[in-house]
Amino acid sequence: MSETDELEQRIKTKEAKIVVIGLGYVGLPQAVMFANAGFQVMGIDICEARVSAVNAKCWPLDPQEPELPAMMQEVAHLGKLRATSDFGACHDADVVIVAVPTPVDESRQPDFSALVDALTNTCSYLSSSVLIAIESTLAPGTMSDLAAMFGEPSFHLAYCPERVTPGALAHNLRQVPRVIGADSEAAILAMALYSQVCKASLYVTDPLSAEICKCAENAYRDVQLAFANELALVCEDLGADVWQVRQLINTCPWRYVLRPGPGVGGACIPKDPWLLMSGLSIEADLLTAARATNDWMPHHVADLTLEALREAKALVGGAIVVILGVAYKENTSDMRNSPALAMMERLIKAGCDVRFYDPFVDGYNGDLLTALAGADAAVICAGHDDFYGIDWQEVGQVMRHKVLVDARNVAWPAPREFVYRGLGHGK
Ligand code: SAJ
Repeated sequence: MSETDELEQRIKTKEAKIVVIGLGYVGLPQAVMFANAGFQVMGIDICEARVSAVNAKCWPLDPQEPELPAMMQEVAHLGKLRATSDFGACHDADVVIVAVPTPVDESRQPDFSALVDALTNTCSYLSSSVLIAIESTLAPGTMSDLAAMFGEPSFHLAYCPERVTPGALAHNLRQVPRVIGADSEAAILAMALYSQVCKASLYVTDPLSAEICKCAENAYRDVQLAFANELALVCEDLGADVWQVRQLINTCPWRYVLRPGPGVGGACIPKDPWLLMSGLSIEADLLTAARATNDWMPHHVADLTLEALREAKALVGGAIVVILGVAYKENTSDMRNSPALAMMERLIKAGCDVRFYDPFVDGYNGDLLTALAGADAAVICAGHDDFYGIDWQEVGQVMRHKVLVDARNVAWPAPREFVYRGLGHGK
């Protein structure tokens, strides 16, 4: 039996030892799911606090996440999952899954330093035939570069991009089809591995197609979001209600317009179009324009706020503006690339005193009425469930000026006595 056949056998019988590099939103759920499937899993992270949390069986990500906190406690209790910051733990690995951040830098170029460091540290310990499965989102052509840098004969490199969304991580890993970008033997090994957790279809292709697929599926969503946002701007300009127009469009069975919003946050959508474009020799005008539209939205909502403050005869300089929802989207504590941050900057530049309130984010939660006492404007930036039940008449009594800017159509129809601006609601 060849080394590769033996490795495939060990994967199928779950005797293979799995090491997961990077215990974040992608790596930790994957580590827990493989441990839960019966594998011995060692997680490696450079953040000691993350390592300690996992070994203390304390779920370090969003506490709202279903299934995984309890599952992690169980597999850690059974000794199937441990964590360390020592890459030496890779010495007896059969499978290495790499799930470290692959951001873009200020000039929107890929910054793969964490990925190269992880692979450099890992490969120095690896011995026999090993499958290295990369889950981090890659710019097209990266796997070819990595093969040249790390593709020892006994290493089998596969690209298996993650398709997880916070709030449904376990379900995604079990039920969402996955793409595997790998050549022959690595593809067979990756299929054997991921079929132990993923019960949906696994689609094998070449690494380049898989890299383009992952970046493009998020770039596609970015364009869809830009369309919804530009439609909101069009409706404001024409004096229409985008939420009604959107609803009417979506009565067409083969159309679905996403919801307009104050911008596009999160770790994936704002970044992946730039990864897709990073190696191009042509201009991808549509993708660039979509990014510009989505990045404009927080500024547009800030301008709506300034306009409403003036209408309410509130002094903009020193106006207290409370942004409701600093998380990047509804019902999560995740603030990564939140549109609220760009909105805050624009309002501060205009002289406002900007504060945050978010029931999901430590440091910004507490009592809503206290948070809004004396405020001149409230701006709804995330569509948290809690915000749909706000009693605006009660809130209005504690505010200094009754200005409400609604970027998520949460408080429509406009509460009485308020100067209201709703994204996509033309005057
Ligand atoms: N947003 C809107 N209107 C919408 C939907 C989203 O303004 O109708 C905003 C959100 O508020 C947020 C941003 O867009 O600021 C991104 O939200 P998202 O729903 O796309 O969620 P993400 O960032 O968690 O994206 C992930 C992606 N998953 C992966 O990269 C594996 C994306 O591919 C998924 O489509 C998305 O989850 C999802 O569908 O939940």
